[in-house]
Amino acid sequence: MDVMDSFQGMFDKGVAAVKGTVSGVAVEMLPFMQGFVRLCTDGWEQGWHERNGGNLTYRMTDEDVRSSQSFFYEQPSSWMPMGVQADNLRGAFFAVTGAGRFMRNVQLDVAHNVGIVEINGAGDAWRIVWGLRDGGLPTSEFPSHFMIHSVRMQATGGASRVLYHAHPENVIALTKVMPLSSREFTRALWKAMTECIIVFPKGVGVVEWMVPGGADIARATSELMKTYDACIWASHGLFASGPDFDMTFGLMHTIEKAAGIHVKALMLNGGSSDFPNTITDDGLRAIVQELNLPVNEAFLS
Ligand code: 2HA
Ligand code: ZN
Repeated sequence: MDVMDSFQGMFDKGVAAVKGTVSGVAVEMLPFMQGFVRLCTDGWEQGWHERNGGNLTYRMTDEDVRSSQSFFYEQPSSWMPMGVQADNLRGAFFAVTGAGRFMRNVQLDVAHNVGIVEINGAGDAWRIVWGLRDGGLPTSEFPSHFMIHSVRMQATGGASRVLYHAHPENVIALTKVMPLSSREFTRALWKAMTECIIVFPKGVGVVEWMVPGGADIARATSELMKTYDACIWASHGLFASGPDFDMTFGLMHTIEKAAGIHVKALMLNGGSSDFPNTITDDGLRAIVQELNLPVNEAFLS
């Protein structure tokens, strides 16, 4: 064996070793799953996820699928019909939290609490290809997530990937006392804190109380989310969408913080929303003009 042959042999062994390490990387270590898990932990720490409350889904990129598919089950689950259908999600892959699984536990055992599901070619059924170990199923709100992904994908030219549902207490409390109107809620939140109109210039939608988990609430929410990137569910919680985990968590966080400020201001003001000081509509318009925001004009007076 000459020197070049032995060098080639060492090189091949090196390549094999590197490949070995790469294929030894688990789904849990991939960047998209680390972002997913971090959001679950952050939401738990905010107090938005009592027991199994809330859920998260992420529409994977082709690169995410490529990097994780060597870990997919040789035998995926059977196809499960969803009762809803979307053409633009045929063949998509989603990372999803599990039905009945706790956000608090996601960081401790990702493969038990989170899964990857594949959508069939007709765009109306899923099957589990990774995770949700020990008989898990995708979140009970998967029909809503699925429909909202479809409309947000359309509304954002494919940029929207993350959908996050949580039970933040100030948002829920306000739905007890305020008119269940997208305009009323949006105006109260915009005026609670200066950044709000910058973070959600289209406003937030409000869905009246409905039975969770089904196709009806999925349709009502997805209809509103053609316009809004977040939607309040009366006496239940909040849905937020975004292009990545930071933007989506940030939207949830901003809306709940503004709701908390509005609650405190109402209490300090004896329950009246006629505050001595607040941001005027002219003030809101000035921000819109200064930053050239795509504002929902119908919500300004
Ligand atoms: O995942 O939050 O709306 C539990 C829920 C249902
Ligand atoms: Zn919920």
